[in-house]
Amino acid sequence: MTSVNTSSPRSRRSVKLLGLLGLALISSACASGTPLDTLEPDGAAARTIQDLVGPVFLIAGVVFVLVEVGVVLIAWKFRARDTDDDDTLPAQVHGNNRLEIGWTILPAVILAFVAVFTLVTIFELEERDDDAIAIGVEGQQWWWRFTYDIDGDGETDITTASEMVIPAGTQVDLSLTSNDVIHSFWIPRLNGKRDVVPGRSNTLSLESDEPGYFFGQCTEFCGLSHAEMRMRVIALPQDEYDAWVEEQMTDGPTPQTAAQARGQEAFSGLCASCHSIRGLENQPGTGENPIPLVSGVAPDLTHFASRRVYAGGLFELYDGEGNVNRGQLEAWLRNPAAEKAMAPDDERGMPNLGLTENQIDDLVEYLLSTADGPVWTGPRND
Ligand code: HEC
Ligand SMILES: [Cu+2]
Repeated sequence: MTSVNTSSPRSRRSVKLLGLLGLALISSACASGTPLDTLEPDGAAARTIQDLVGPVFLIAGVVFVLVEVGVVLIAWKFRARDTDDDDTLPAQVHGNNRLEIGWTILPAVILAFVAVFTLVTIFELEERDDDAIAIGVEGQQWWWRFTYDIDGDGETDITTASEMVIPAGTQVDLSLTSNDVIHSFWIPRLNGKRDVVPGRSNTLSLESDEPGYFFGQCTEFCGLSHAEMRMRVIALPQDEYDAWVEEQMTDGPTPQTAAQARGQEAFSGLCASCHSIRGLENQPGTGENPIPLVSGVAPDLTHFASRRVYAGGLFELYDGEGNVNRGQLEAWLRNPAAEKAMAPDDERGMPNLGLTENQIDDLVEYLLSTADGPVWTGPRND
């Protein structure tokens, strides 16, 4: 038998490393104000989950401590004391029937107990309010599209990207699908995850107690830019939500300046084959997409400037004071693949269209005229 010499410099270093690793783990668990924290629910569904997680974690914790303490105590009590003699085996005993039956039945009882509450929670999460608002969610590489049928005639009235606007205190009923590969939709503070699968329609409900800005992230690896596929939920007071709906139902902008007019013309020729701006007559441009998109869709830009983020929530269109981050938007139009991990000409994401600086200036002027500013100007965390 070899004994571990804990005083050698090498093993002392590993002990220190292990200690540091443990410390890092523990301190990272203490972070506060984290936008993706599932343990700080802000809506009915998330709270229902939290009410299950708490007690189950407690039970698991008690079992963990009892088992670990038992293992350590027993190992200590029955350790080999006579270390000189390696050949003698300890007295061999057969198990203990009563104990063995006990520790088979007890876990089964605990699990059955937990299962009852888990099932109740699952059914509770499937409950839908009659006055819930329906919103369509489509995942694609690498951004989210949200569609609203406001008048209930089966046709989409509003289309947004990256930001889903909802009224606070009202349940929204999502029906989720994908246009390419499997993604997963997750707004941790409002509900659990739901996979988003091509050719299938899954459902999920969200409700936020208060107005607020909630972060989310695609949680199913979906290709190169998976980490840059984010989404936000903006919960507005009912009257602001109604105003938002009214604004979003209107057509895109009418150019007010010469630059905006040039931008609109460039848009019709170069961009309208992928992006739509409602009310804009698609003037004959190239006629076909320079690159036919795998997903078949690109973000609707009718009211692009009313969004705080774009390109899958990767970039902020406005800074904290409400000023436009113009340089970033220009960089995006100049060469999208340099800004977001995308393989050029991959039929996914936005292609590099080789725009001139003048075209970029005009297009930015036009895009910024699609709204007076962002919908949400309040704080972004709790
Ligand atoms: C081949 C199709 C295609 C063409 C043509 C195209 N785009 Fe895009 N565009 C996309 C896709 C796809 C995205 C989403 C990329 C992402 O988020 O990963 C996008 C994203 C954008 C965004 C961010 C929108 C948001 O809300 O996330 C803007 C702005 C934009 N494009 C402007 C333009 C302009 C201006 C043109 C014309 C000069 C143009 N695009 C041409 C496919 C296209
Ligand atoms: Cu994804």
